[in-house]
Amino acid sequence: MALYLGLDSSTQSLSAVVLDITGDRRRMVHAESFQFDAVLPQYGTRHGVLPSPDPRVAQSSPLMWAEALDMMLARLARDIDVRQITAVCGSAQQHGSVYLNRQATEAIGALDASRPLVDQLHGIFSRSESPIWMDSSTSEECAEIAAAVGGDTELARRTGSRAFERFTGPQIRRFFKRSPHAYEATDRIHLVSSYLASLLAGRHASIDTGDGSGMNLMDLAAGEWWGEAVAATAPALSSKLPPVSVSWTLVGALAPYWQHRYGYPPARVIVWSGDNPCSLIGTGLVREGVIAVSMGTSDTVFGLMNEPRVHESGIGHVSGSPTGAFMGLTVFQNGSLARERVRESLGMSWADFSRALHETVPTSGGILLPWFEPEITPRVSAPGVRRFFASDDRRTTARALIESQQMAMCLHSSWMGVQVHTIHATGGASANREILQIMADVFGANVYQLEVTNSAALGAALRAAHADASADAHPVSWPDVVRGFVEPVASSLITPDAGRHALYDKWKAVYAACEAHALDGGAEPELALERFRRELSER
Ligand code: ADP
Ligand code: XUL
Repeated sequence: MALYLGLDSSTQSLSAVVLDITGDRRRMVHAESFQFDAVLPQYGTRHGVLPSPDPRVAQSSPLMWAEALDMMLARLARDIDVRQITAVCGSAQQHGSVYLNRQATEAIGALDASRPLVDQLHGIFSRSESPIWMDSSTSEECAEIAAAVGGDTELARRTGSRAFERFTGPQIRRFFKRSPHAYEATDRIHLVSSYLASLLAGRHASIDTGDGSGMNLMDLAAGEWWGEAVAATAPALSSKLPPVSVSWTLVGALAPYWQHRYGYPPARVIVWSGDNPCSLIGTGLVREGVIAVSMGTSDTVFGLMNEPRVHESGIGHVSGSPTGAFMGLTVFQNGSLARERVRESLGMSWADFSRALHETVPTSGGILLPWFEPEITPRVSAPGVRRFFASDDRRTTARALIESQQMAMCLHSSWMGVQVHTIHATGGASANREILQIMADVFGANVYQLEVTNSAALGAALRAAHADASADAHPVSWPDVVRGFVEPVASSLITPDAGRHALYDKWKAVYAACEAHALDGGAEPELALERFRRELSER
């Protein structure tokens, strides 16, 4: 029997998926997940993030991620026959960085199986907290890096993205500027993905081209560090970065710690990647055409691209895909957390929230810009919720939120140039069919639910199987790798309503006017509303 383990260290939780791929047998044999806040309350995170007086700062604890990894591998050893695990791969929240000192290499290479992992890691960090993707404190560093390499358009052309606050390069630069001594004491800078892979293998892992594209440091086409961006970010950085490698690289074998403490075999450890590249595989998007909308902590819209079509406006990101091709990605920070804030403010359960969506009619709630936190798309650094054209019926607030989020996703992902006819919906909120109906109506596309809600962990497990076969010189094609695990549930199909789609097509102009007005004081959105009403009455 060949078992493949996929892990996903997301913002709020750690998940595991175990696949049995033996001959013709292809089945998921185990899945489990736990929330950091609930099982590791001693770290004091809320939704996986450490409290901060500055709303732009978002950090988490690399020790907490390690302790969670240890807990998960202990649980798996209790629940399944881990001796059958052939290869392990992982996914992690993107952009977050981990700063290790000169003791780290030795410490992670000599982990003692008689002591808990976390007790052996206290002394290995040159910075105890890790900045994560929700951090938006580096606008100044973004401008400096972009200026040094010839501007944002050039940075996007070479790395796939203009400078973004949460990207690792600007974060590293801020650390270097604010804590030069701690920066100097840093021997290695890992991403969350490569840090966790290093703990599994007991040696430094490389960064794959998928997660490496989220740093503003990698030459996208070449799949290696771009010297100019590295030099523009911080001194001596090239000696602190792990190498970049293709996504099917073997890091090594599971370290003796895991073998002796929990009974794991020396299974192959595959280079980890970011959660979005892993989700691309876990949602079955191994060909260009279909897109996925993932509604987890953040909302993301992504799809495979055969060519790296970087948009000059720099609105989205192009990164490496685990298949060796490329992927387009647009990220909205105010996803599930905004939905939860609105739901809580209405005093509703998810069932009530869904009923409110069902019982209200399109456009009746006006527009709600849910910028509870700084927003990535469109760029909003000073958060603030904005409501336009609200009605007296409180239930329409739920509708205004969901419609506005879907219109933002539709408008701001059109740069990918993909004619969207089918959407694979994933992430926690994809369980909600009322939300998916609005998605179908806004995009004018068929929407399918996937059986697995954790597509990132599934994608990681599938990547483990792919890399294992490649290492044995029996490469398997990507459609064959994902076969049987990623097909959408046929009975879940939600089709767009033609009338509502036509309505939303016009309503999108009202949304866009509200957004422009909120962002830079563009024309009063009332004019757009009047035009919308006039067009409706002329129909
Ligand atoms: P992540 O992987 O980013 O931690 P998940 O993909 O697990 O997040 O999604 C978790 C989110 O799913 C929760 O924060 C919650 O808001 C949302 N969620 C769960 N059930 C529903 C539902 N029925 N309707 C809408 N959202 C839901
Ligand atoms: C991607 C991004 C988020 C995180 C969330 O650019 O910032 O989707 O990866 O885990």
